[in-house]
Amino acid sequence: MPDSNFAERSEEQVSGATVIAQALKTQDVEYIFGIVGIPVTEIAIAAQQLGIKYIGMRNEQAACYAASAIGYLTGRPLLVIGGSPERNQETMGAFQEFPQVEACRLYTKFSARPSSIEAVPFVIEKAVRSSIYGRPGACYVDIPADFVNLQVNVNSIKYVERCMSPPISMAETSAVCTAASVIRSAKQPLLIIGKGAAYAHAEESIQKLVEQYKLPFLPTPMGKGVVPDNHPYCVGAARSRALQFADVIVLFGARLNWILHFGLPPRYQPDVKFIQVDICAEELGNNVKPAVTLLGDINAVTKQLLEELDKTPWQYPPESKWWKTLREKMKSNEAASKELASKKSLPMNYYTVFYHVQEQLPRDCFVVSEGANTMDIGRTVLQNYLPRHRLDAGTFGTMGVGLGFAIAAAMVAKDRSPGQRIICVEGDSAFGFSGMEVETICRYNLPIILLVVNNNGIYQGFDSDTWKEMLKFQDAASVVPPMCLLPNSHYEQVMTAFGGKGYFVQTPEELQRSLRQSLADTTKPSLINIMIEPQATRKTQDFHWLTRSNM
Ligand SMILES: Cc1ncc(C[n+]2csc(CCOP(=O)(O)OP(=O)(O)O)c2C)c(N)n1
Ligand SMILES: [Mg+2]
Repeated sequence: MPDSNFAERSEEQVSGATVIAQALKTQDVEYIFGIVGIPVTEIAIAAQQLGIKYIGMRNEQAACYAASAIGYLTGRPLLVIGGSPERNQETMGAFQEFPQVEACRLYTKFSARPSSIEAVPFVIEKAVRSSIYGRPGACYVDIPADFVNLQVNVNSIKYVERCMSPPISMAETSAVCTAASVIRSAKQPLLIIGKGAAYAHAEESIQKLVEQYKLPFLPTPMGKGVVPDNHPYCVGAARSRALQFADVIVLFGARLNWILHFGLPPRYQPDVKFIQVDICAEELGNNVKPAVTLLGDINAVTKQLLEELDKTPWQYPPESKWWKTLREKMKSNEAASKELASKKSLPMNYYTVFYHVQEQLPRDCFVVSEGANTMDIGRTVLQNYLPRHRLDAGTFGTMGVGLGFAIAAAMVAKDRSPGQRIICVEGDSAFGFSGMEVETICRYNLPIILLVVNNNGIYQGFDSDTWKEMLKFQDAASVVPPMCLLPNSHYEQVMTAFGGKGYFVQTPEELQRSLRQSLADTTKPSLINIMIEPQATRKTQDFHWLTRSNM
């Protein structure tokens, strides 16, 4: 019957999975990280068919960490897509039934279940837009199982155009004038460059501000590299001193949370004037009353500030007492770190390890890091020269993020600047959280070099003799201190198990050699397991610094 054939052809059907994938593609989603299972497998396959890259991970947590790093690196969203039971089984105790939309609402900017397959493109566009407008954050879209295998008429689906990039907002002119005059009147100024500045791509304007007016600056952990760490105006090595005695502090996308000691004494002067530059209105005035608030896109607002300051010739005097104090403190702190780094005793300490790593670190590499001492000390020694090239456990101090972050950075590097390497510096405990992602790294053959800084524990551990002695007395669960991990674990074998290169190193020479080989070998990922003194710690601090990540 020719007529009915014709009718079939004109009513082209498309699967629900393809509709979902096409809606994502239309919103410029480039990468999906996940683990498949019923009912989401088909979505991943459909996405690949449309040219979206799908990276199968070993744990959903790590997949989310990877996707969040993609959001940070590319400015496009972190969207979580979850499968849920078929709608006609809802409330009946269906397989894995759980109030997912409600559960996610507390932790996302937008959480919804589309009411029909036709509504999917609208909900996905809204989720993407909510995710990247204002302060960025995660969004959740719930997909009932029965959507995936539906067959619908192609003509019944209307895709929503790619949402526009976030609009650029600028600060009030009068506030910009006030800010400029507060900066000019500062006796001991300090700029703090936060993750928000990196996300806003404000590197050029902020570097101009630093250089034109000769202002000292301090990066927050993920603000590192917006202006290079080796810039002569970087006072990272005199962090505590700079915070404690500054009289005017300009915050560029940096929150006054625990990382910045809430902006309160004794870490700051009680009358310090804060100028807050932030994209998020709700952030302004947290913990202290700022002198000036500049609400808007950090890059745009910095340009406004530059324009205002440019009106009258001015620069902060390079011969000021403030610069002298900061330079002296930097010198003595750098000398103390150098001394620790040059210690020849074995096992090595953290400083020796990072000193040797820094020597070989490619200028354009990504540095990913997590751990307690490993991350805190590594951050002070390992330099970043480019913006958005450091990813670490940051504000939350969540252990387990490192491998996901490294995988995301590797995907971006492979696609946008081939040849770039990812150096992922992990504490031995931190490594354990997502350690099986080494298989993922090997499966996709990603340009990652993992360094496991191994002290046999969380913050500190025991050497193998102490370990053996200890176990003579009672069973392990009764005597082993909660911070201890098995001594001398061969984490490098996790890498060799999947075909990558593994190194077990105990001396500076072995470390240098294995790192050189890993950097030279562009065909395979590597893991260097670096044994250090189990009781090694940080050098003495004037104040308890970022060691909150110890919690
Ligand atoms: C998800 C999560 N669980 C637990 C912690 C508590 N914690 C903080 S640091 C850390 C590990 C530190 O040990 P390691 O990674 O070996 O670094 P080290 O200090 O020994 O160099 C842990 C478990 C955390 N921050 N996040
Ligand atoms: Mg450790």
